[in-house]
Amino acid sequence: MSPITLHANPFAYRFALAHTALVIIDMQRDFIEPGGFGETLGNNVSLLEAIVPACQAVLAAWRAAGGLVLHTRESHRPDLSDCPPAKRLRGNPQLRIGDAGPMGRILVAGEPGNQIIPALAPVAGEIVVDKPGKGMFYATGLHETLQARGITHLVFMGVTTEVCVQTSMREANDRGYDSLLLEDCTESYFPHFKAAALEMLRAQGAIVGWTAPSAALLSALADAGVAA
Ligand code: C5J
Repeated sequence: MSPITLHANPFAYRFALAHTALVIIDMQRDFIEPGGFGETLGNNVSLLEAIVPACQAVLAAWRAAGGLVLHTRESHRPDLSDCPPAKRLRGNPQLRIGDAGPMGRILVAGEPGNQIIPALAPVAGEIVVDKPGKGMFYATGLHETLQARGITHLVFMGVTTEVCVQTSMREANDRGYDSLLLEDCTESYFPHFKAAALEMLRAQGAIVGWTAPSAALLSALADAGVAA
């Protein structure tokens, strides 16, 4: 199949579907639903919930095209041996990582709040990575997994833009991947942080990567005849 090109910022993004993964960062109940980690830190989680329909549309098109899908969860072991005190001790002192929250222990693997929201739940054959850090490559072995599958390009969605999404894109950049972030499929609790992150990522000739509206990807997939 020939490469697919779409209108993106700061210039066109070109990828081969067979060598590209759709990456969905941390669309977990803990960040998006009331009562989770995000809200306990004092954030308005409804801002994040608003991107779910756009993410669903891209996920459906990507699945229809037969592309690889990768989901991440910010997640710690129940004994918190992978959560440095420096991380655990920051934030809201009333409710820290590992404490009992309304949806189970905050950011702990297996707890209800740690699951991906039902609207974007993984299906059989998709990769799910539990990551103890903000970046998806730290302590996950993910680079080796992607290399073994011949992945060179990553299309990102998810939350939050300036934390786990941006960190993962920067890690990806240093490992040689060409990354695209879908502008309306990512969000922050702080809209000005999202705007700044998008600008930083694509500055200086795509120093970290590209950004584009999801409509540009959807029409490129449709034009290529791989998704409706
Ligand atoms: C945060 C994330 N914001 N997934 N995690 O703590 O961005």
